[in-house]
Amino acid sequence: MKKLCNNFILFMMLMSLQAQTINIKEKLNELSRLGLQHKFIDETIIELSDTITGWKTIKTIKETNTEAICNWAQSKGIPVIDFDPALIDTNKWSGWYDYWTYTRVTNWFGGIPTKVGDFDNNGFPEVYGFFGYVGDTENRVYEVYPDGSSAQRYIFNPHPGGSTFITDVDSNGLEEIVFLRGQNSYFFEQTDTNTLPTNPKFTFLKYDALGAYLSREKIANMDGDSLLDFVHRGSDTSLTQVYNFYVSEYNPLLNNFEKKWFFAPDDDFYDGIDVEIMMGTVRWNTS
Ligand SMILES: [Ca+2]
Ligand SMILES: [Ca+2]
Ligand SMILES: [Ca+2]
Ligand SMILES: [Ca+2]
Repeated sequence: MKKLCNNFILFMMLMSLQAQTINIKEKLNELSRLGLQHKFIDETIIELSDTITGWKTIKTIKETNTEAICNWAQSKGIPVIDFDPALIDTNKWSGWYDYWTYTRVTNWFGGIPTKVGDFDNNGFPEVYGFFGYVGDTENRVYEVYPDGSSAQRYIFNPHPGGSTFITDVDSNGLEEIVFLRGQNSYFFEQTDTNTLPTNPKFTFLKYDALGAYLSREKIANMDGDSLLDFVHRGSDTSLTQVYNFYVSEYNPLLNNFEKKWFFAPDDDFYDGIDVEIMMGTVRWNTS
């Protein structure tokens, strides 16, 4: 009986090892699809690298056993709580996500999440933003699928920066993706309602002679007319020599925004503004 039991444990260990190997292989295939290269340094250590950005890291895939973790925790005075994952009530998170995954697209800066939209109406959302982190990077569009995989759909070149809005600024039924980079906001529009927004529509210069800083911005209808308004930080050194807080409005004749109103705060604000629009009034926090 004891031998049978030992054989059973050995069988379970082999099954577990096989499952782990398949899982690691799947993960490595997924990383390859995303453009990452890998190399086994030994059986349990993998080097991951990206030849485009020069990024490199070394990871271990060796699982630490429970006893070693408990001993380590005890030596540090960290309490160990034993729980059964199957007994955790996950109902409160139910419906939050249909699925989750990751893509190698970011906005670099905190507080301004990447924009996600299904511009081409094929049922799969695309993520818009920077790709890569080192040097003069690119903007890429990745589409995400329910099995967790993703595929590159487009590269914006030269890159127009972090994604800030999805809007239809001229109300023509074609949506635009808006990027923020340096002193400008870049607007790209769809060709039709089943295409990605790859056509440059216009570039809005928010700062003239002063360098840009990161700030949160808003596009909203502020005064109830049919023309969208843009609340942003900016400068116009023909008027003032400091950074101003602006409301600009879309002008169809210019096919661009036009600065309509500004406010010069008493103290200059370097890190930008955080804007909240409430019932047509603006509340902002400078930081
Ligand atoms: Ca899509
Ligand atoms: Ca439009
Ligand atoms: Ca107006
Ligand atoms: Ca307006």
